[in-house]
Amino acid sequence: MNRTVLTSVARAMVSPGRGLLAADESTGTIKKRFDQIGVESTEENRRAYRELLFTAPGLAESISGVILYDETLRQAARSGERFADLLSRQGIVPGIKVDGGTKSLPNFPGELVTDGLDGLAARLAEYHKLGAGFAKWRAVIDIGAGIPSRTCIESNADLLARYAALCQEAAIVPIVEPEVLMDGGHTIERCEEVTDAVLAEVFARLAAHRVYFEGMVLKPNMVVAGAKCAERASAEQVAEATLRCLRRRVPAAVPGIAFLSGGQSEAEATLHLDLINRAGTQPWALSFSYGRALQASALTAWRGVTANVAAAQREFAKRARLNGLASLGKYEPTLEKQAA
Ligand code: 5MM
Repeated sequence: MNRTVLTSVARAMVSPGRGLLAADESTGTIKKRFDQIGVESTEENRRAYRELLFTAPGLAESISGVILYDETLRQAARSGERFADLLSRQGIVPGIKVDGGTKSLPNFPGELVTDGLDGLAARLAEYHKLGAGFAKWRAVIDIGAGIPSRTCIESNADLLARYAALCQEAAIVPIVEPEVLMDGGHTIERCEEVTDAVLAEVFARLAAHRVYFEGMVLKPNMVVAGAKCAERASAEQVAEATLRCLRRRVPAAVPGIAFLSGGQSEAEATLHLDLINRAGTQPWALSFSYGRALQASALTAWRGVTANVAAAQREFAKRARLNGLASLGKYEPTLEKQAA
């Protein structure tokens, strides 16, 4: 394991004022996104959309790394330059989603476990050659009546740890993403309880598998009330509960925490990140690794029309810039009104 490389890539991924773009939508997920804007999900449309994102002017000021899907890592810009090279040239680390998606956990109705360890070592070696500096594996934990079970939490945590150990052996920084879903009617207190239990188990398994904490990045959910919960939590409560959870469970050796947005609106995800960063100095950098909350406005502005590319890039660059400010605790909601 090359600890020097792992440490330096992990630190670059959470360098001050920057964060990650999650552009690793699998074929099924990108189709859903394209369906919403009436664009057919062909390989060329997916390539063109990713080129729009990766060539947005000024991107490197607020984006430190991009999570790619297998297909995208093998694609190139119209100029012929491979996306991985195009990103690296801008000082942006290319990364790769390596999990194989979720499957039902047998004997535990309604619960999921993430697939993808089979052949992972060989895939990581290839991804490294293709230019990936980091990888991502997402575990999904749902909250509902009687769930999550201990078995679900333990199985997913162990898989995350085994994935992380394999990544580090391949000189690839693992993003460890245990996502507690915000679907459902649970309260913020219940989300905190579950997130706490999940993070405790994840870090216990990471330690048991001797994962090098300095060479990883955690990608957790924020602690929020379920989308269908009538009792809404304030942004301040979200920031407080999220930090309380992280401070109890995440070792100080981890260089950075890059949140997922999980279905929050763009402005909500930015505001929450900002308040989290205004709460004072923490042992780790607190940044973003958003998918939907970085791309929603850009997708709507684009709609698959070439003439809209520049406007979509402006929307995307604005969102990235506001999140970059939020990662420093310097965002103001009034900035939302400024033109893209
Ligand atoms: C961009 O979406 C990622 C891939 O999702 P699928 O495997 O379902 O296609 C996803 O893992 C993403 O990285 C995280 O969920 C964060 O994205 P959000 O939209 O929650 O910020």
